Parts: sequence; C-alpha cells; structure tokens
Amino acid sequence: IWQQQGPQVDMGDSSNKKLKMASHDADIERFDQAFHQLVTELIDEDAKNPEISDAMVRFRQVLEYNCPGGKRNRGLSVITSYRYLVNSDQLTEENIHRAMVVGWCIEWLQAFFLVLDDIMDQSQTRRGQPCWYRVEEVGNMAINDACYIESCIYKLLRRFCRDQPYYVDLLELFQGTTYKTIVGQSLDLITSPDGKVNLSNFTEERYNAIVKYKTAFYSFHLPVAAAMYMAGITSKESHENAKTILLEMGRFFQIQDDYLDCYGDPAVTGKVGTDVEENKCSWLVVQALRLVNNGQLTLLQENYGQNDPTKVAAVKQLYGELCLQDEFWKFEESSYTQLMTLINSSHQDLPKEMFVAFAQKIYKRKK
Ligand code: DMA
Ligand code: MG
Ligand code: MG
Ligand code: MG
Repeated sequence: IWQQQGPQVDMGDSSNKKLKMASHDADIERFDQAFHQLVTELIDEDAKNPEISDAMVRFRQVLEYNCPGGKRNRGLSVITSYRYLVNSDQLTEENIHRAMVVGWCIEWLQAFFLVLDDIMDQSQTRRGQPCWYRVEEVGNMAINDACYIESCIYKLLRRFCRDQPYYVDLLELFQGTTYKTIVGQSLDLITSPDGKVNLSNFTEERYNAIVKYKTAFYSFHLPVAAAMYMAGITSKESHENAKTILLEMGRFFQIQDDYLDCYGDPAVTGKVGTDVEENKCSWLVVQALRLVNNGQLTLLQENYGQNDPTKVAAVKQLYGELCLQDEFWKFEESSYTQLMTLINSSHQDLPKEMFVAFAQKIYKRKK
C-alpha cells in the first residue's frame, strides 16, 4: 500500500535497480554466515592463550546470545546502501565483505546498548528470550559483558578496515555515534526518575531530543553514513543532507517502538513493554497529555510510573479512551508522506531510492 501512497519517487534507471536488488536475498544469507566467521576471528586467537582462555569461553557465549536474533535492519542497511552508492566495478567480493563487517559492527553496537538498556529498563525479554542479565548466573556480570561487546567493534574495524582510506572516518563515526547514544540514554533516564512522576517533564521538545539521540543516530544515520564513507563520499554537504532525512526516519522508528511497547504482540516483537511502569517519556504519554481533560490528567498522575499491574492497566485503559491507536495510525500516514516529500525535495547527489528502500523496511512494521 505504501508504495502507492504519497508523492511518487523517481526510482532512476530500472535495470540498474534490478541489478542492485538481485543480490539482496543472497546478501542476507552471506551476512548471517559472516557472523560465525567474525566470532571465530574475535575469539580464537585469545582462546589459545591459557591465561585468558576461560574468559574467551564466556565471551563466545556472550556474543552468540546477544548479537544475532534481531531484525538486522541496521547491519543490512550498510550493505544495501553501499550497493546504491558505488559503481559496479567497486562491487568486489572484498568490498562487499568489508561492508558486511561494518554492518555487523553496528549490530554489535546495538547489542552493547541493548544489554545495558534492559538492565536499566528492568526488562524481562529481548528477541524472544530472557534478557541477558536475567539469565542464571549472569546478573551484574552482564555489565562487563556489554563492555566486551563494545570493544569488539574496534577489534573488527582494525582487523578488516585498517588499510582503507576511510578507516579514521569510520572510527570517528562509531565513537561519535556511541557518544550521542549515551547522551540520549541519559536524557531518557533522567526524564523517567524512579518513583518521581512529574508529567510536566514530558514535553514534545524533550521527547524529540531523547529519540533523536538515543535511537536515530545509531539506527539510521550510522549505517548510511558508514556506507557513504566506504564509498568514498566525504563531502560535508552530502553527509548533512543524508543526516536530515535519516534522523527524521529515526524519529518515526522510535515512535513506532513506543507504540509497540503498549500495542505490539510480544510473540512478534520478542519483548514485553515496560514503558508505563518505568515512567518513560513515551510518545503515547506525550499524546495522552495533549488530549486529556482534568479528570483524566489526575488519573494519569495517580497511575503512571508505578510497578503495579492494576495501575498500568488503568493507564492503558485511558490510552484506549483517548483512541491513541487511531492517533498513531494517523501519524504513521502523515509521517510517511512527509518523509517522501523530504526525500524528493532534497537536492543532492545521493540516490533517492536508497532512502526509500530504508523507509519501506520500517513503515507498518509489527516488530
Ligand atoms: C532503546 O530505547 C534505545 C537504545 C539505545 C537501546 P528503548 O528502551 O525504548 O528500547 P527497547 O524498547 O528495545 O527496550
Ligand atoms: Mg528498553
Ligand atoms: Mg530504554
Ligand atoms: Mg521501547
């Protein structure tokens, strides 16, 4: 449906498109295979050192439990974007493999954030299995495991990209993006203090800042910016233009995540929501605050942000009375149209279909 709605996007030369898309399924298969090779690459050498081999046995488990099993949208976007950005003579086996490594580095970065996010958000499940910190005998050790996962990113980049002209750009991009995400997580956490419900902190402005920093940079800007550097695109203007579109997509993605926290099917999303209990500045509560009357505001104040199923149910019932699902569907429609307009109106050298392909992966998602 989405393809038929909103402004049409010029897809460019269709034969070229076919060539680029033909490899998509094969890319997914190769991407998944590359995972095991990268784990071996990271673990095997140190596993031979008897002084530290016990830690390596653990870290192999850490990686296998936490890095795969997701949608892999972020990692795969590096490869898809790279295909859109380079000439076919640059699409060598080696270059594609390096794009896969960088794609996995983003999945590693995501795993690092999620292991910690689940501790901070007191979540129970992730990707259909218990959150890592909840696995027996893991507990607080998950904190060091997360640090290990992050350190792998730089091992992989060094091992596979050190001789490439874009190596330093990639390093700075990963480090800069990590910093922004940490800032976003901090804003998220200080806006949802334990046991101190203050709904007046939940403004649109604060909401936009949280989601831009905690989600949009690492999930949307990072994969495409990485592919751009790998393709030799360093112009500041091109990077700024791409960033504008990608941050808008990222904002929409986190709004969906907030919607799914309440209305998603845990069997599909693989996680059970905790936003109401955890006093989160979620898109839903921000919309609710826009729509409530005085009585409903009091109800919200008395029931939000507490670990009590009856109170959580009261909040969700209020969401129902305020028709927040309809609000979301309306928002999803208009957001898609707005994004396509933004993509079409941007005067830049980058292929529009690269952005459209990314957008089509996320709109109307159920997980
Ligand atoms: C996630 O926000 C952000 C990061 C950086 C992991 P969230 O807590 O809403 O994510 P989830 O719903 O997946 O726990
Ligand atoms: Mg969370
Ligand atoms: Mg969180
Ligand atoms: Mg969430």
